[in-house]
Amino acid sequence: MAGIPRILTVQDISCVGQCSATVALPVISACGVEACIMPSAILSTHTGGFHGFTFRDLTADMPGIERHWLSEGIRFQAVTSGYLASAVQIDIVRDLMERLLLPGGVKIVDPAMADHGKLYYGFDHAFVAKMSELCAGADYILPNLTEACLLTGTPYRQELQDPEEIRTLLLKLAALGPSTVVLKGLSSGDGKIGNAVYEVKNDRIRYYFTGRIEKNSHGTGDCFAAAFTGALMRGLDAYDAMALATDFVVECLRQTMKDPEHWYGISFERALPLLIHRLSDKESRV
Ligand code: PXL
Repeated sequence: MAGIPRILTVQDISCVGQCSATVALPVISACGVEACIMPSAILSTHTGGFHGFTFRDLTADMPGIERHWLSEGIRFQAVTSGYLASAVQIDIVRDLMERLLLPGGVKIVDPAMADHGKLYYGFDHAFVAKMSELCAGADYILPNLTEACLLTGTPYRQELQDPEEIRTLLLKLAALGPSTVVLKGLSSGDGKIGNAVYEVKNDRIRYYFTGRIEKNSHGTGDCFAAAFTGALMRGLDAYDAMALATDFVVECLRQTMKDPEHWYGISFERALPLLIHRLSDKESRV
C-alpha cells in the first residue's frame, strides 16, 4: 500500500462553530489523508453571528512552529491556507509554503474572507489586496463568487451567472497567477447550483452543477476546501476533486437542514461516509 499523504492546513481554530480547523481535520482524515495544522488564531466561536467572541491572534507563534518542523525535517505534500487573522500572516504563509513543501508539493489557497457580497467581520480592502499576492503563487485557488469579485475588482451580483461573465471572471482570477482556479457558488440558468474549474495550461473551463439546496450555512467553504484537498491528495484530478467536494457539501447541507435550530454551522459529520466510500478505491498521490 502506498504511504498516506501528509498535508498542512493553516487556518484558525474556532472552538465552536463547525468551520475552519474543526472541519478541516475530520474531513481531510475521512479522505484518508493525514492532516496537520498550524493555527492562525484561536477564537471561542467564529465571527459570523455570535457576539462577544474571544480572539487570540497567533501570528507570533507561527515562525517558531515552522522552525521546529524544519529542524525535525517535517515536510508536506500540500499546504493549504484558509482563514488568516492578519495581512502579516499572508507573508508568513507565502514563505512557509516555499520551505515546508516537498518537491512537487501543492499550494492551495482558499481566500476565506467574504461571502454573500460582504467581507467577514474584521477584514478590509488592504487585506484583499494582500490576499491577491498569496493567490498569485498558488497552484489552486478556491474563491467563492464574492471573493472572486473582490480579488478582481468586479462588482458583485448574486445572480452573476452568464457564461461569458463567468469566463471573464475566471480569466481575471487566472491573471493573478495561480495555475488552476476553482470558482464556487455559481448558479445555472435552470435553477441549479455548482462550481467551475479553470485550468490555465489548457484554457479549459469545466462546470459541475447539482440540484439547488435552499440552505446557506457557515463553514460550507471550509468543508469544500477540505474535501477538495483530500480528494486531490488521493489522486483525483482538479475537476473530479471539485465534483466530489461539491457532492459532499450538498450532502452536508441536506444534513444541516434536518435540524432547523442548528443555525451556526454545517452538520458535516453525517456526510463523512460519502467521502470515505467515494475515495475508498483510490490510490494516494504520494
Ligand atoms: O468559515 C470561514 C471562517 C473561518 N474562521 C472564522 C470565521 C469564518 C467566517 O466568518 O469567522 C473565525
